[in-house]
Amino acid sequence: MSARFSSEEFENLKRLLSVYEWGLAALMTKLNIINDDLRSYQENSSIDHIASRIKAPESIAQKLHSAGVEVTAENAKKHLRDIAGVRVITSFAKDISFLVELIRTMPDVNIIDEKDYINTPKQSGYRSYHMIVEVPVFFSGASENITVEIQLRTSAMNFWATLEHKARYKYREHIPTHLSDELAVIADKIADLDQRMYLIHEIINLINE
Ligand code: 0O2
Repeated sequence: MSARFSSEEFENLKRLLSVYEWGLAALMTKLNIINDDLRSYQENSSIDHIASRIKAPESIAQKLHSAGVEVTAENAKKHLRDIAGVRVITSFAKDISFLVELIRTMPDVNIIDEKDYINTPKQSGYRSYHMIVEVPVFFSGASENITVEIQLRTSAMNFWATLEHKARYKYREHIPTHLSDELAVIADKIADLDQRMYLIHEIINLINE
């Protein structure tokens, strides 16, 4: 089985990715409105920044191939839930639960799945809150639902995940034990740091009041 899209399937994928881009843009508008609104009345917004991406065709093909399914646009839509991805970066872990609640109540955003890797971190030390949501996309003469993976994490968790992801890529998923052990220790320290920074933030807020 090929690990690449045939030229015909690549054309189908291009069309599919346009639909994902439209759906992602609609979701980003909702999240940016929340961010702007929070900034207008919070001294320090719950959201530090928001980023989004559409998965590259090569990564989509690779993921389908690894899953043992044929590399077609139809299978991409059927088997992958992270073709469209959003990352919401906050200052503090407490902001994440607040934002998750807001996302749960968004109209036209259907929650498919949630994974709490903050209360239950992965063995690697990875911490983030994941939501898989479905958003409808209306375009000329048709409508389609697409899924988007929303990852919510603090700046410190993001710093760790970015470095660990780089290590995974560099070592082709087989990070040497001494490095993975060290990363796991640092992940715990980061969680502790996040909490201590939050306490200082709360004390400053109390003084301001
Ligand atoms: P990339 O290159 O970031 O896109 P699924 O991804 O849904 O097929 P699974 O295992 O259910 O499979 O998803 P999971 O565990 O919720 O992870 C999805 C994404 O979370 C990953 O996407 C990563 O972005 C991130 N992630 C999960 N675990 C780790 C980890 O240990 N370290 C880091 N740095 N990131 C992690 P991809 O497709 O694996 O990678």
